[in-house]
Amino acid sequence: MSTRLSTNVLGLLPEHIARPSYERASIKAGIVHLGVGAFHRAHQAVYMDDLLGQNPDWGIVGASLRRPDTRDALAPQDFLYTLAVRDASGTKCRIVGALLDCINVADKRENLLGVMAAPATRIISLTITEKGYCHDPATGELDENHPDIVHDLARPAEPVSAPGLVVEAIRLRRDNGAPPFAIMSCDNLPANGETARKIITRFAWLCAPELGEYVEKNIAFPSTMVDRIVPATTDADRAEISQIIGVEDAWPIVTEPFCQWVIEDNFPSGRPPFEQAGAQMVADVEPFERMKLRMLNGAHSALAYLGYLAGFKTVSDVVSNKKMLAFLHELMSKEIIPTLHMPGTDLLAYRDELLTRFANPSLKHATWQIAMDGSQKLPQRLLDTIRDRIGAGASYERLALGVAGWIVYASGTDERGETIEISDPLAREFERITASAGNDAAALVDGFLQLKAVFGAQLPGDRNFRWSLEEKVRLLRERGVLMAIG
Ligand code: CS2
Repeated sequence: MSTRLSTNVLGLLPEHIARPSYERASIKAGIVHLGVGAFHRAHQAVYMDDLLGQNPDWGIVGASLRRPDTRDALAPQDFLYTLAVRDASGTKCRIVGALLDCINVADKRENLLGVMAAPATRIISLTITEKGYCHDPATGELDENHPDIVHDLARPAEPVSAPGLVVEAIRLRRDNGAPPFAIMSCDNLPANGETARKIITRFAWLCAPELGEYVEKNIAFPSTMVDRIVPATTDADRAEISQIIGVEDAWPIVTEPFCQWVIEDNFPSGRPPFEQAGAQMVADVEPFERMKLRMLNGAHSALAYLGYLAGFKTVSDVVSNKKMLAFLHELMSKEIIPTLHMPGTDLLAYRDELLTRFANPSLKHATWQIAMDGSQKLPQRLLDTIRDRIGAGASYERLALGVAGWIVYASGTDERGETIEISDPLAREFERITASAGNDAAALVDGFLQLKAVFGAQLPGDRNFRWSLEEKVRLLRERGVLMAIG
């Protein structure tokens, strides 16, 4: 198939494929999004796509901080792409037009800073993943020794990190007399607005105290809870989608029907009417974030490590195993739900809905994908919950098994003795710890517990926790996951 998706061919697509109802040429950029990966394009961009017909000021300019592949694939398509929603009933495709441009920072930093500083830009949104915050995951503070931060502090006009880019854009706007923008984090972090605020304010202070003060006084950091499962797109997905839409799309997205966005209503410089596209505007996002991080992401991480070790390649494979399903059900019911306070929300129904979403067999969500960057994810997904359980004098056997699963996974060998390809900013540390511990489970646990950025200062001192991890690492290594879960 040679014809490529683009504005010119939109009229030729089969009628049942939805496409932008608005004139794209008249849309203006009101949002700059850093981290224009699959998740953003399946989530926030779709909400905006629904609004643009009535609100042409809220188009999105996306930026990639690491790789040019999204820009390279989307530029020949006029930044159009297909959203394919899959469930048991089949695949429904729609063309999304909210993304007006995509800038690769390394090639066009000046352009990006220019759009970020333009008065029409009123929101900078972020899906830069946990590690994009250049912070210490256990404390949420800026990691001032992070190589990108060191670089950006030395050369603030040529930033490579998200905090560096945002602060430089704030400086430009202030100097040009443009009104401040809001910074909206859409990453899976607890109190993500507050986390972004701490990091960006600190970075600005380190650049110049008066800039720090300006950020403190003028910039809003609304928190959000975002939810949609978006597996990495495969070549088979690309082929199937191009077949359905009748032209070639090099960069489509595959996702589930479920979609949720809860947003703190804190946009002093104006915002799109998000609620008209189905987002929920609230005064306090924290209870929603906590529920989602602990229930969905906590269960995801536990099932990714344990599932991968046991040889399950996808999330739906994991939950199709009765023992694994029962384990996850109990993990949520007995150890996670009791740490949540959500009056008015039926948490048991939420649990059941999650397990149904996990079981969607048409998604092929790789356990390996979720297992990535565990050092950045574990604190908010499993360890905070364990801390609460310890505080309440309650048991945390299953949560600890998830953490032990991570330790065994991070030590690099699965149950069949196959080497695991670890993708994590601390991968080198894991290798060092594993090499020096050898077969000694206690030494392995001890080595991992010394990772302060993951476990913080207090938790490693809890004897029961340490002992429980040792016991579970031994169990996992000697008897395997399916025996260890009960
Ligand atoms: C997943 C999330 O990859 C992961 O770590 O847990 O991306 C998850 O699919 C989303 O948060 C769902 O909203």
